[in-house]
Amino acid sequence: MTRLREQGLSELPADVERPAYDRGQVRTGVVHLGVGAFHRAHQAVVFDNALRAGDLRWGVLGASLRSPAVAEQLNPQDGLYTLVIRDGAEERLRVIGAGRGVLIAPEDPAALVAAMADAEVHIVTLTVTEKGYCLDPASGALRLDDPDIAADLADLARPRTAPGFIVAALAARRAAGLAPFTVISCDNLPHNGSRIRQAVLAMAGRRDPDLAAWIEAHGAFPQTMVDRIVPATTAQDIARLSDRLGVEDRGMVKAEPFTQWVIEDRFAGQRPDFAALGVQLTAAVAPWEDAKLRLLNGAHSAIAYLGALSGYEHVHEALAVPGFAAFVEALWDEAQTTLKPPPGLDLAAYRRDLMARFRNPALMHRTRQIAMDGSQKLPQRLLAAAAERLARGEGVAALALGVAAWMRWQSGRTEAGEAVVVDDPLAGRTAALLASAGSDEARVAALLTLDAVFPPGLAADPRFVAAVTEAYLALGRHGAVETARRLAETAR
Ligand code: CS2
Repeated sequence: MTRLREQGLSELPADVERPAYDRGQVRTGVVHLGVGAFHRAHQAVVFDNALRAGDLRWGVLGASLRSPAVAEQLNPQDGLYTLVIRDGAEERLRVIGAGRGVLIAPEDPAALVAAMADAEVHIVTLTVTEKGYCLDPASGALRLDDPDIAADLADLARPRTAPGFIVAALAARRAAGLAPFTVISCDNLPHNGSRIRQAVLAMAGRRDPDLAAWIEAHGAFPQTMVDRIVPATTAQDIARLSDRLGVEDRGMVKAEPFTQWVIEDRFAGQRPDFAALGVQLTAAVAPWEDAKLRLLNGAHSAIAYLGALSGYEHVHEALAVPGFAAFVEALWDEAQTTLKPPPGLDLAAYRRDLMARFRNPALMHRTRQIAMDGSQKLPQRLLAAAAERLARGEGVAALALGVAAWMRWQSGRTEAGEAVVVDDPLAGRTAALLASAGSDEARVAALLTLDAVFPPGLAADPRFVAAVTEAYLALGRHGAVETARRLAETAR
């Protein structure tokens, strides 16, 4: 089957939305690092909306920092792909035209640096996942022991990491007398802008203190909150869409209707009229981040481990189990007391909407996908709220069950005994720690020594240790469904 291409756009079925602007006139104003499904269903749509509104500065050149897979999906399609919005039985198709192709960074790192240093580029967005920041998750310091960071510190002619590319490109812009671009982190990390700024300044400072001072004075790294549920595309999704379109689209992404982007109003130079495009600009992103990370992502991670352990493949299936749904409410009751709701956010309505979003049966969001990289996710999703509640003398039973479920998942087995791959940068360490322990209590204690995940004060708090140990034992005795049900019943 032929691939989706610019020249075939007019032959697509009439109900498929497509770019009406002249793609030949679009310029590249944005470089995006890490062109995964989330970027394609979130930021790229906003830039596509800018193009539709007639501001042709905002085409997006993508870059993959690792694999050539995305370039192979998008480059033979002139950068085009379909956004499939699924809501229950309803489906809406829209071809996104903002993409200007994808560079594979490891194949030609200098080409990516040069592209980022182009005078027309004003924004660098990134979705490189939590681990892509090369920061210690608990302390937030740049991981100098990371081999790629060490390589970038030694030589920036061929950068490997996101901070490395940004530093190299900013150095080139400074040398050319250009202003810095605005760096917009779109990963689910608290204070994501400060984190990438910290990584960039740490690296720049070690190489050239004048460059670091220039970045500090003129650069901008706004904080952001990003939200849209975008499950990984499956071969079946592609086959189904190809049938609909009459051409094959290997770059498609599927997503829920909901989308939200909150950006701190701090830019180094030109940007689209974000406010007109539905993006919320604010001085204070933190309350939005905390609400989203602790309610949406916290529940997502907890239900991912509980669901995956007990054999539920998808989020909506797990949440059809009354005990799991009740547990999520109990988890939210705990997390909610740590939040300062942002102006205009009604937490009760937010929770209701979240539950409905999780239950969207058309998304087929796999629990195992969300279970990935738990060591990088736990601190902001569950542990921060637990620490704050304990500091105020409040209980943490539900948060602790989420943590204990993560611990059980590290064993690499489901409750039915099926072997599973623990996809996590710390999987080797957690496996070794579990193997070194002779009892369930000792296994919990061993995992709590991971100071990249558990802040020492929390790991040493007897109330936290007791709650996690109790939940871990209960999971072994009763299984995830029954443990969650009992917890929710006691919490009520
Ligand atoms: C999910 C997120 O995979 C995960 O860890 O929790 O990708 C989640 O779907 C998004 O943050 C929703 O905005």
